[in-house]
Amino acid sequence: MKIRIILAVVMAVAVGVGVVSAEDQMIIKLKSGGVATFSLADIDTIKFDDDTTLVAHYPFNGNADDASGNGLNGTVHGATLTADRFGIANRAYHFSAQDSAYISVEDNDLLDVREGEDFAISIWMRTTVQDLEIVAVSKYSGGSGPQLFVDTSGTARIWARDPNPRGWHGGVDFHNGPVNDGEWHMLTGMRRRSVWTIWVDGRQTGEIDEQSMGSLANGTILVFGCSNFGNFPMNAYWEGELDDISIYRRALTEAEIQGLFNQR
Ligand SMILES: [Ca+2]
Ligand SMILES: [Ca+2]
Repeated sequence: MKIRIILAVVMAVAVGVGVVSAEDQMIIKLKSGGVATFSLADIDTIKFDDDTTLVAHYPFNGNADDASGNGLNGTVHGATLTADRFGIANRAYHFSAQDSAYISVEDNDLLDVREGEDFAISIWMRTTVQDLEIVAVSKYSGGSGPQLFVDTSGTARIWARDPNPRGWHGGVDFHNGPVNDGEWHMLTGMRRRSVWTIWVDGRQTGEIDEQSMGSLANGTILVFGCSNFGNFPMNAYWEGELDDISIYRRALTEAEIQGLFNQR
């Protein structure tokens, strides 16, 4: 549940007067009648987020928790914290194929893209893998679901499959150059009505307009760093780093993608 912070002005005033002691508190009165109390000394940042279409967000800053407010926290399987694209320690995850490393999130209705719905997935990634398909984000069950990955030529792609009779969608895979060059890149893949696009570092590099898409809903887990194809063992393990994974139940605008790209 997202808490609407209505008394943050109390916080601003408290901070504005200078010294924050361990006893200073922020008190939030909820519409439900409840009260939530926080020690100001424990608060790092306060963010007002009315974008309920951001269904899951993984900043990977010290853990794999979901920062969207929806509680879709990740479970880490062998991935290790490492420096992010700014060189700050413990703010991204390293995945080793040798360790079969991945992060999983339990299935949730919020992650199910229904018939006709748009969606977007944005990530930061780094890899030097050659000649192998490696998967960054997958909710593919073997029968349905989306997947964002880097193919054997080092090209970023997004596709999804819905159950018969329609089958495969997207697969946008052209003109985006290899992203397996050992540099950090931001990949954004999305569907807006029947148009699929993929973006590298905030620039659209692929587009395909195709048939309407059925429901991608399934009961499988969401995984980062591999594909599960609905079965264990996992495969197509990521080798390298992943960070700042955001999943939206709508398409993003170019300005929003630029905003993500320039976010620190
Ligand atoms: Ca991070
Ligand atoms: Ca589901």
